[in-house]
Amino acid sequence: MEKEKLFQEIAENVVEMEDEIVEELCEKSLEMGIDPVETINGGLIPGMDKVGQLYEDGEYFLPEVLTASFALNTGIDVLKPHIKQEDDGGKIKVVIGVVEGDTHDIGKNLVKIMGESGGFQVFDLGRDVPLEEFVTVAKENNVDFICLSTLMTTTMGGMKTVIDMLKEQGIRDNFKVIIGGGPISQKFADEIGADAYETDASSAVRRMKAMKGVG
Ligand code: B12
Repeated sequence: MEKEKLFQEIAENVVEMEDEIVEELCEKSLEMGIDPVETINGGLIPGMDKVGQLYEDGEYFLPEVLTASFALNTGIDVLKPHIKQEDDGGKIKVVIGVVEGDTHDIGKNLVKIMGESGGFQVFDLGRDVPLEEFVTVAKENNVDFICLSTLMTTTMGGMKTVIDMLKEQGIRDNFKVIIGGGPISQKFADEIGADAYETDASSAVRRMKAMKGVG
């Protein structure tokens, strides 16, 4: 089977919520020697994008979205151990989480996976994270980056609150703040004074390395 055809089938089976088929197809991608990151970006994520469209069109409801995200995560579980592990992360330390009020964590988990495979030390706070926890954990571990994720417009403001907390404590310059997620834009990043915005997990990791002058 060709790579593009395989990616298309993976995407379709995420949409169809067929977790066992997604699992088999992801195993097949590994047998074919395809880079697992390519399979995530070319098959699994486009499948979830389509699910998002169907939800917006009123054809899918939350149970379908949830089951589809389970299928996507099944695929990630198969691929994750095979992602090439680099050790040139230059001991970059990051704290990452989804801001308070938001439980969407698929994208955040991808940034975490890509960061770890890039050799970073990642402190994952999970989802719906109380905002002060980002600051506390960043200080405790003297991290380089605070990575904030959100998929909802209603919780975007939490990102600004984290930056304001850093300013109030006089430690804004100790950390770089990098933000991402569906509703986030460069414009919003500029408005709240974040150091960087990226659209996807691979770019986020490249950007952090570039900002630290590594790799
Ligand atoms: C899957 C999904 C769910 C799943 C979440 C499962 C999970 N564990 O994450 C479930 C079914 C649970 C769910 C629930 C809800 N959802 Co929902 N959901 C989605 C959906 C369809 C896909 C999101 C997704 O995972 N995409 C795939 C991942 C890979 O993409 P991503 O997260 O954007 O991440 C990429 C980049 O953004 C970037 N990135 C992400 N984080 C970061 C961080 C940094 C630092 C950087 C640099 C980059 C980065 O890298 C990733 C890729 O490489 C979206 C629709 C959409 N179009 O996005 C709606 C969507 C986000 N949901 C929405 C809503 C409203 C809800 C609910 C409130 C619904 C309800 N009435 O209960 C609840 C949320 C409750 C809560 N308080 O959190 C709305 C938000 C609308 C808005 N304007 O705010 C959306 C946009 C759907 C819609 N059009 O209405 N949802």
